[in-house]
Amino acid sequence: MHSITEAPFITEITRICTNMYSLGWDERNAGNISVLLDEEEITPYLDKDRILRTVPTGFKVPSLAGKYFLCTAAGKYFKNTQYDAALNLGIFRILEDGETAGILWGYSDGGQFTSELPAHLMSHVSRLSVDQKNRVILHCHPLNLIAMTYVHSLDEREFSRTLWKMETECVFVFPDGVRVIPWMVCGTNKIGEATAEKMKLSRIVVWPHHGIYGAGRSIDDAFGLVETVEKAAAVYLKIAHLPVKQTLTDENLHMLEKRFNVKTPEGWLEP
Ligand code: 2HA
Ligand code: ZN
Repeated sequence: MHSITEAPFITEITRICTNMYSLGWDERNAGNISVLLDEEEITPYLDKDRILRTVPTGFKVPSLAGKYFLCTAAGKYFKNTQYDAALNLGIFRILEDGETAGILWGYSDGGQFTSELPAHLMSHVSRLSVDQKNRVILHCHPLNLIAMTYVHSLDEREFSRTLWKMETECVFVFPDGVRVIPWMVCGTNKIGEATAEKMKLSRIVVWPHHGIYGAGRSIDDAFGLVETVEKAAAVYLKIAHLPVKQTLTDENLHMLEKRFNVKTPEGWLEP
């Protein structure tokens, strides 16, 4: 059996936690990441039948029974993951009942997965329903995006149109636009359900005055999405108070759609 700390998925999530902390997106215990793992990925490192303990998730997701997840721990700091992966991360399988996590590794102080597990697992179900290759759900608190939710309309069409016009590649990176839920108390099944509903339509969901959810086929994929949205939000905040002399037009965005063979939601590129 190889040491799990050498597993590529542990190295990768650890690096991204450090990176996201350095970007200022994950102060204190902010942020959480979950990665759907294949059984073949974990068996070189773990005995899949050796469940260390079980923890109720507090909600039922029958379609995820038998699936393995790598997930950041509740209350832990992203900046510390690099120093103690087994404390700050964990791996579990959703057991046959669809509502209990069988912990196989990590959460070494007796802790458990993120308090945002409902939003994560329900979002995995949503994304898998539209993309079988989706593996990652990632949440964080990017500065500019949060700031933007105070001064820009939260209408998701308007929010997406503004972001697309802040940098030429945006419409290619996230042609589905961003979806926005109303402000809600975090860590609840309710916000999980609202997020997951939006995840059927887009890989990015904005939580006003809180942060963002990104989904992807890999950690890089989900991270790159959030990175692009955050950059666009930063440009917006740099110019929002200035007289704009020119901008990307709807016609320009249509040209990009054609060039990159992507499709924005119907009617979102009309004035
Ligand atoms: O886990 O970011 O939304 C800390 C959070 C909660
Ligand atoms: Zn958060």
